[in-house]
Amino acid sequence: MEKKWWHSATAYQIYPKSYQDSNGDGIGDLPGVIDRLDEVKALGADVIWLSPIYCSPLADQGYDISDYFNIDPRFGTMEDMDRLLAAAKDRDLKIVMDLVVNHCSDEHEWFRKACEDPDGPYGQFFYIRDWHEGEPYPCNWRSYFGGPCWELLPGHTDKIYFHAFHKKQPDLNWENPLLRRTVYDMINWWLDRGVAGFRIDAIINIKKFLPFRDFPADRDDGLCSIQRMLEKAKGITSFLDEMADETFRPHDAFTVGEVFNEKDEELPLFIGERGCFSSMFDFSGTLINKSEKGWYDQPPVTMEQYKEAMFASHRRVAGVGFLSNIIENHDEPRGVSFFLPPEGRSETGKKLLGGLGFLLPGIPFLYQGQELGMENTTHTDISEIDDISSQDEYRVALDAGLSPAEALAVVDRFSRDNARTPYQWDDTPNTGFTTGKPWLPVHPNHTEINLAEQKGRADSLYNFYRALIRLRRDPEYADTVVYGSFEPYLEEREGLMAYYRRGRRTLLVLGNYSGAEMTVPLNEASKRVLLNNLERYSEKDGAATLAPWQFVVLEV
Ligand code: TEU
Ligand code: CA
Repeated sequence: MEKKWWHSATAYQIYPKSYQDSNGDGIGDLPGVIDRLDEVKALGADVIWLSPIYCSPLADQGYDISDYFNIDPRFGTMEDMDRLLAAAKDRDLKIVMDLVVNHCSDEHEWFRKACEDPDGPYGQFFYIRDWHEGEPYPCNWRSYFGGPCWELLPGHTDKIYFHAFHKKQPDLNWENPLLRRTVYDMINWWLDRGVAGFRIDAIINIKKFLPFRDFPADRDDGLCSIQRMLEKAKGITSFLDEMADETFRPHDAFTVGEVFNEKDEELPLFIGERGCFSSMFDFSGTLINKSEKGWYDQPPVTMEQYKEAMFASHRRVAGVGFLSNIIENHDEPRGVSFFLPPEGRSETGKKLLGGLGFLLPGIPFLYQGQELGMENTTHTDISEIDDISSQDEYRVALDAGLSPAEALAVVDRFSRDNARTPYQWDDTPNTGFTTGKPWLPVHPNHTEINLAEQKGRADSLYNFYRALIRLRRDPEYADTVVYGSFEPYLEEREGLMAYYRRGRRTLLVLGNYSGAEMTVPLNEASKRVLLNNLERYSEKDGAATLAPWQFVVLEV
């Protein structure tokens, strides 16, 4: 496979609304990001994925775009964006924007014009259908944020439009060549401005299974999961390939698809040598135990399941292409709260989880605060939660018979707001995030978990992540960490996740999450210990003894 600069990159996701506020309005912004660029650099990342900062009513926190060519005033101005691109360039950092083109906002000019004249050219930008009160909708698919995918077209009583997500996010009609051309021109406009590429939002949804039709209902609401249509929809890669040819390939842009439920045979089409993306996220960890009934039906995840999921996905893509590896993002609970059992949520356990994920083949994506071990937050009332997905899942849990307290506990475990609390810079009351009132309350544990404290402590989680990134960049080991083969070791051994990375050097990665001391036979004596989350490491007579939650990287 041809080598590309992004193969060896480490990416850092910034959720601008919660990263750094520069003007005291309680909302993070682009000048705030610029002020903190040196922090990203100090961590060692090379790529920043910026969650959306385009004009938006923020119904879904910017994933509902009303103008693709401007910056929302709450986040700054186009001058700020250009300053950010320049400041990043000065530091050898690349900026990757969020590309949200499955849908736009209902406040976008295209949608307004479609409402004014549904039979005109902008009507064709969306999925608009005739409908009369009392009739069934064209299909019974449930939108991701609850309720049917259909909504009355504003200003009309006999027309409806399709939305896979919130009703404020009307889906764009990719079957229309003019819409596609318009999207490609917008992408090129940004690439020409200096962005290095895109993380591509919800892209799997652009191909609809048409004509719209019902599938068997799977809940009492009479609706069915939209997954049913995704399983049936064929031919998405012809759209993606065209988009890549018209935009990404001529610019040699770095792209990461947010792809769910891909079919095995599609993998090479997505991320193979001639694939339409540079990479795609591996969601096999965050999807563990997901239930189609809703969050309330999802049992806690075990590390054993995490191991199985990681091994399966990396076997599946071996020789095909690069996955992008995450333990969390802005849509997920905090990785340390999700994957680690309560007794493993110490800094030692967090290092183990971080290290095991980081050294897998693929491109590591860290989410802001992951390097500090930021944790899920708690709420006393559903009204404290902003996230629309959590509001829906709360209702789903109540409908299933849970008490309000139980439903709130479910939301606490899975809410997307867990990842959206302000970045914990220091131990001051607003944790250095804002001088005003933060748009989401800061996590009370910021007095213990914060960057200022961890920067000053050599054995902190933050410094451990820095060491992981250093190893990935180290000329002696980079080739092995980036391009080396992946080979699970002692896979059946419960409580242990172990794998080899073999390239110019051979690394053995070991993590003991059994909760007890463990002896691990080795095929060969280690030459050196490259990383260790504890001070000691003992090896004798061809076996390593690992303390509870110990993580080591051995060169063998
Ligand atoms: O997410 C797409 C998606 O299908 C899910 O992650 C979904 O949002 C989640 O399961 C609901 O709990 C992307 C963005 O990452 C997300 O923030 C947006 O809300 C969504 O698209 C719509 O743009
Ligand atoms: Ca602000």
